[in-house]
Amino acid sequence: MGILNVTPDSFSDGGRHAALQDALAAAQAMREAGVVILDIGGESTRPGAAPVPAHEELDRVLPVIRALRSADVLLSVDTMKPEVAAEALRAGAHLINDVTGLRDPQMRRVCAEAGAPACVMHMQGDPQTMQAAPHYADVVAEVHGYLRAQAREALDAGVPDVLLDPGIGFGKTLEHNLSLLRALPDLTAGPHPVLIGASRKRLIDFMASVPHAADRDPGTLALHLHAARCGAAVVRAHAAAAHVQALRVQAALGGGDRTRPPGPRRTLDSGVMHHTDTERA
Ligand code: 7PM
Repeated sequence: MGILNVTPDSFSDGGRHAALQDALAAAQAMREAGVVILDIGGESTRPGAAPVPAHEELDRVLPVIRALRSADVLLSVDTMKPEVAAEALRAGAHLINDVTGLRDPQMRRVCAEAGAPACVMHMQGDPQTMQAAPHYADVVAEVHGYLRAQAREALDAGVPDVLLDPGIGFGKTLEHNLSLLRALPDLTAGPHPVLIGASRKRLIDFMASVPHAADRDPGTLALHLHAARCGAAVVRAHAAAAHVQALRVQAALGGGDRTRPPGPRRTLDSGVMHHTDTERA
C-alpha cells in the first residue's frame, strides 16, 4: 500500500492544481512499480494539525479518485469522516482506512451500504494527545482484543470484510510497538488480513537513531519485510516502489509473494473486486 498524501502542506507551492498533478505523478510511478493499493489521504493526523472540514478533504481526494478509478490499482481512502467515506466510495474508491477503527456506527453503515471493506486500526486516545502518556496493562491483549471486537461490530453491521491494524505509533511507546510487532504472528494467525504501517515513524528513530523522518526509509523497509514474514498481508509505505522490489526479492527467496492481491485465504476478497465491477460500473 503506497501512501498518497494530497494535503497542500506536502507540496511546495501549496496550489490545489499543483497538488493534484504531483499526486497523480506519484500515483503513476507507484502503479508502474507494481504497488497494489494507493492510500489517499486528504487530512493530516499529525498532532497539532488543524482539523480539515469535510468539504476541503473531499476537494482534495475526489479529483485523485476520479483520475485513478479506472486504473489497475485499488484505491483506499484514509479518512475518519463518514461523509467523506461515502462520497469517496461513490466516486470509485474501493477501501476505507479509518484510523478511529470504525467506532462511529455511521462509518460502519457507509461501508456496509457501499459493499466496501475497511481497515480497522487501533489507536489509544486521539491524535492530539495520544503520545503524551500511553499506558496499557497488557498491550497485546488489549490491542488484539479491541481489533477482534471492532471487526465483529463491523462485520455484524454488514461491512463485507476487514483488515486489522495494531496502529504502530498511535498512542504507543517504543516498548508497546515492539511488543505488538513481536506478537504479530498471533494476529496474522487469525481470520482477518493484517496491515502494518510503520513508515518513517519515530520508532525507527528509537531503534536506529534516525532523527529526520525523511531518512527513515531503510529502517522502515527492514521493519516491513519482517512484518510480511510474520504474515502481514499489507504494508503501508511512503517508499512504496522500493518496497515492491524488496518484497519481490523476499518472495523469490521463499517468503511468499505479497506484492499482488493475495489469494482466497487472506483477502479483501469479495469486497474489493466485486464492487468495482458491479455497483461501481
Ligand atoms: C502524522 C502522524 C502524520 C501520523 C502522519 C501519520 C497509519 C495510517 C497513518 C497506520 C493505517 C503516518 C501517520 N498511519 N493508517 N494512517 N495504519 N491503517 O505516519 O499505521 O502515515 S497516518
